[in-house]
Amino acid sequence: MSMPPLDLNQARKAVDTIRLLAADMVEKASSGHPGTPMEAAPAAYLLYTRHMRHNPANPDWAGRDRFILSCGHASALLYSMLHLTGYDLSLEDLKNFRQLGSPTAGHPEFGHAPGIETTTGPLGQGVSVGVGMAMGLRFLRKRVSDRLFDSTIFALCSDGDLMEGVASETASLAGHLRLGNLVYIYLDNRITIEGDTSLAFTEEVATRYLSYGWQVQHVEGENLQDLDRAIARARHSPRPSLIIARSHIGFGAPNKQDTAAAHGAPLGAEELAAAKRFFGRDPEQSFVIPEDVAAHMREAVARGKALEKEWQQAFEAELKQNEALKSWQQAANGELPAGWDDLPTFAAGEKLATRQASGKVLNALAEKLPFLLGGSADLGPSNNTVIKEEGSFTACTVGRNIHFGVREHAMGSIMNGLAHIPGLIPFGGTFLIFADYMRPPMRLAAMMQRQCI
Ligand SMILES: Cc1ncc(C[n+]2csc(CCOP(=O)(O)OP(=O)(O)O)c2C)c(N)n1
Repeated sequence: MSMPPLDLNQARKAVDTIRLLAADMVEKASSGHPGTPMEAAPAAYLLYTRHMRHNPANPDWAGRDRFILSCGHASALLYSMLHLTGYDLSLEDLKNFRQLGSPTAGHPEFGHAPGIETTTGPLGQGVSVGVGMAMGLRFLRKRVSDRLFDSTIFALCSDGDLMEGVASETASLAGHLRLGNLVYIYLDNRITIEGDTSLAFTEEVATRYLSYGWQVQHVEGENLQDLDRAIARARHSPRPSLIIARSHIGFGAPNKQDTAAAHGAPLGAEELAAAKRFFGRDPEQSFVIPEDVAAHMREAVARGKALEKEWQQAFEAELKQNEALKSWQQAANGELPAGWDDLPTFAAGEKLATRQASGKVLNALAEKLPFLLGGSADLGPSNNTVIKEEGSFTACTVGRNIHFGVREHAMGSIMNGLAHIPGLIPFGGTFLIFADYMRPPMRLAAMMQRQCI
């Protein structure tokens, strides 16, 4: 995709509109998180208008890039972006932020509004689910079509995301597998709910991610040009990328910027008015979208339509000669091949450990279902989760046996990510007692009705 040069005046005006729209939503709801959307608007703007391949008219297009708001509490940002770029989310929906029955829930809920790729809110989950999506797309790219599944997974994440253990588990595996289709922007604002991150988080995040095998870049979060270039560079990295954006929670709110007070409560009428003045806007008006900003942001609609059309043409052309693509299409439509349920049977009273029976069934299923993939948290031989006639999923190969390492929590989140990729059916096994370590993603899988075994 060729990109026009960044028009800084146009970009600034759009970014400030996004910030104030989100702050207005929180103010009207009398609850929510204004500071992080105000801070993250530059990154979201660049992703949605310049870097991401997406089609607002068809949020489920299989060839799209994915955007995950891992710090789900910043949901007002996501809803503002979806509205402005032409997804089916109205200004009225934004005004009903956090109201019962509204698609604009306090935290993004998968299936409640178009363009929400996964449910986030429990910190650490979004960035971890993204690793599963990246693995799933790598699998489809190598096994089905290099051209059709070369999507990138983008995420915005916060200090809390990177403090959570599951994020470390999955980042370690992502680096090991060299998942170059991951681009994460870390909002390094050094503020959490209790105050400064120096209270509990003083490690060198950059060094940690470098040691995992990630590409790491540093930028100033308000420097649109640098951020734009960093994203472009990250997209082309053969390794997963972390862009550390030194940014400022509540940017533009004169008394609350860079303080925990901007995190989880409305700015308050006076402070919000002062922020509007800071951005040269009328403090008396709310939910203002200047016409030129609206038109500029809506260009995403025509662009998305053209991108999907091009992809669809490539898809149709390939379908004629690519058997794997035909069977993926069937799987993505939720159809199972004939005879898939010709499974081993076990007589009542037969002496057989349940894990042995499970292994036999799994292998019988794997013969019929080419998009069934998974593994165990280092207990494959004990849990009988190994698909016998298959290789391993490694940095260089895409066998269907995934080695999660001794990382149960990561396994659960990665399975959710795999299950978000059309056609794939992920499985994971461990002993019941260790499954306690993966309860949060199991709960999320149930809430999102994802097909995980
Ligand atoms: C697993 C989990 N634990 C606790 C919370 C509650 N919580 C919401 S935001 C937050 C931390 C806020 O700090 P940060 O992640 O840096 O976000 P920012 O203040 O920059 O928006 C916490 C503890 C949560 N959402 N998820």
